Amino acid sequence: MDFDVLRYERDDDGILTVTIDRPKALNALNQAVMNELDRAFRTARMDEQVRGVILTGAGEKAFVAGADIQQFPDLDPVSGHRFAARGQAVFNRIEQMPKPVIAAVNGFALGGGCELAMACHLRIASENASFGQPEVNLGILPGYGGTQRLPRLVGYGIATEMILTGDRVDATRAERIGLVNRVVKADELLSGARQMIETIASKAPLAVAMSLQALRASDGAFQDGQRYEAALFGQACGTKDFQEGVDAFLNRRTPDFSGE
Ligand code: DAK
Repeated sequence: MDFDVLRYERDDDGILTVTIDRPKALNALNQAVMNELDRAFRTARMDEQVRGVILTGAGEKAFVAGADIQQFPDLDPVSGHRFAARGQAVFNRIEQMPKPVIAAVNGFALGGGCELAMACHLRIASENASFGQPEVNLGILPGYGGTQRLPRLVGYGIATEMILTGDRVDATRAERIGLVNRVVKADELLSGARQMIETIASKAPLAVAMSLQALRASDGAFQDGQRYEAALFGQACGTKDFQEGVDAFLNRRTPDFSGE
């Protein structure tokens, strides 16, 4: 397949590995990655040979270190809202796959990276993985479904702590709080993910697809919550604190927030 920032590799057993391939930027999600993820998962959904998908990041340091902050200075309330809604749609497409999708988290899963891992059906992490929603450091809030998926996975209390402090959670704690299903050594990550897919792919495919569908339907408030998240994300993009947070990150200094 023809991708620039992803690797799309389907093996003879029908296991597709999608690798986000921008290791120098810690696989940050820019528009090209979002577009190619969308295309990859549309293709995988239609491809009857694909029995399950492993989603991972290139390199040893990061799964995905978030949305690409280089793109942030251009965001205003209108484009921020639009981008949040578009990103949510791409992640929803992943979640709505009728075959199992496993995030193999090989390092940092921050911001949009943590949100991407949560949009997958299952998560397996290497021992060096760490998770976090650091948006508050940049004057914004999670905009790709994080405010909705995180509390559903780890409970309201821990989700609130993670989103308000921006603190990272290491792999051991991530497993304890239910953010990941399993932690393995780095060199066993892909084989572990593969094993999980093999187990699921040996079951009745329609039963698996319907189970995924029913699990998603367990929460009718999810769509409303996501719409609200996108609206607030747009508002946050209009604040001085957002400009300050992004400028501080890009210039490697501590932000000085004014609350405006
Ligand atoms: N975007 C762009 N570049 C990034 C990046 C990111 N998120 N994270 C890292 N990089 C780049 C660094 O700038 C650096 O590039 P060079 O200077 O080498 O050119 C390279 O990757 C290596 O990073 P570091 O030198 O910083 O590596 P360290 O080991 O020192 O630190 C780190 C690793 C992951 C702790 C650190 O890089 C870091 O704090 N990164 C930022 C994490 C973060 O805040 N992520 C963004 C969270 S906010 C949206 C909806 C949702 C979202 C956004 C928009 N719309 C609706 C528009 C979601 C937002 C987020 O994800």
